[in-house]
Amino acid sequence: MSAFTIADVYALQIIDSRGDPTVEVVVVTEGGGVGRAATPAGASRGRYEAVELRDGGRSWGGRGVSRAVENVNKFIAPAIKGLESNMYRVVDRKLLELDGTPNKSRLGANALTAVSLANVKAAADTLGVPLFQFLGGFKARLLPIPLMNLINGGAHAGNELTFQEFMVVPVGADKFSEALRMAVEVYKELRKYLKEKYGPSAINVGDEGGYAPPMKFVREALDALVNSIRRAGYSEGTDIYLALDAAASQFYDEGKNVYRVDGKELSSEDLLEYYRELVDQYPVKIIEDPFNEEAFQEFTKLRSYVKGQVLIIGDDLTVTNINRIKKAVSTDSIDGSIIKVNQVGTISESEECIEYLLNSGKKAIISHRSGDTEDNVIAHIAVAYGVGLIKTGAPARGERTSKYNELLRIEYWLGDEALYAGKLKLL
Ligand code: 2PG
Ligand code: MG
Repeated sequence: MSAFTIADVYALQIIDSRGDPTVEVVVVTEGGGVGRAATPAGASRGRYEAVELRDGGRSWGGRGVSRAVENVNKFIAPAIKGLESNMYRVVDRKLLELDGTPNKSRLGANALTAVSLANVKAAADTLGVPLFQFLGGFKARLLPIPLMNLINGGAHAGNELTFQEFMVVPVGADKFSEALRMAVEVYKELRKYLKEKYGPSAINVGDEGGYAPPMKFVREALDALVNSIRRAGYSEGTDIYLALDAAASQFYDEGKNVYRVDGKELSSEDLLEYYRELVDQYPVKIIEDPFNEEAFQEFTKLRSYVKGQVLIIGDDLTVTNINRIKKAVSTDSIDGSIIKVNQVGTISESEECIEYLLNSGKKAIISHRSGDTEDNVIAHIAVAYGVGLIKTGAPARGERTSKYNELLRIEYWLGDEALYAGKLKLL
């Protein structure tokens, strides 16, 4: 037994930012370290994500997670008590063994995620260091460029915008805190612009805190961002880039093999052409999930079209699954992948994906979910692995600001040692 030995583990049901139940886990070590973590939830989930266990039935509209909570309390807790929390790969392997399925359908990826994250937090607390140092070592000091989602569409908003996320990417800053200020200034200008142009209801916000204006066309959203960047006194394409998460599986009609974009039906070829025009007209630096989650070939084609000028990123395509990421890399389909711990279930598996991507010269973007909690763990994960990129919504709604504020604390805490990925031209 050591100070790191897991002494206690328990789970309870809490709610996420959409009011849906989710799993929270607390891990306590013999040395008095405490880790608490909660699992987020997606609305535009990839088909190949690990399984999220929901109770079904009438209460909570079927969204309860009491089975996942019970799985932690009855099966997982007794099995991991006595293990060393700092040997987190061993703990995670035990979780995979207990579950025994390839997609975590027995115990639930929502149960596993909270346990795995609470465990590393407890280990860090036992050691008396912040989580980013426990996972990344004392060399970890790179603050990520935020991909800030200022306009919400798709499955995250009650409007007609086809694409899910319209983001600003403030690269032209010396520090993370300056980059955050720049993006917030654009967010404020955008609010004025939308109100003037679309009326007061246009400033209502969507699931990730970005505005959800009554727009019909993707170009309207891009024009709004470019205008707001200028009004805030910045230059688009140098100070601030744009990024898109098309989340194309959401507007793909599998039966007809067409994409419904801006009220029109487009073939894969048409959509490719559409992207080509968009990136010619706007300073778009990143496109996530431009085609549906099976379309490795179309991703590859788009990549060869844009020739590195735009980064093509997988999310529903790659689902933080090492096999799918390897396939996407070997078929030249991506420049990088989104990383969401709950798509796979454990921090060790996520770490394996991050390391593989970085070693292959690709990007790893650490991401929240559209249904999230005040848990700020992704801020630490982004700094720990030095990935230089994070996606965590608008500077609004507590579950989004909790991540930004933690990054501000980390930058403050690191002082002059902190580096900003934007300044290092990592994009
Ligand atoms: C995405 C995410 C987060 P969701 O598609 O990238 O922005 O959305 O959590 O709904 O899958
Ligand atoms: Mg996505």
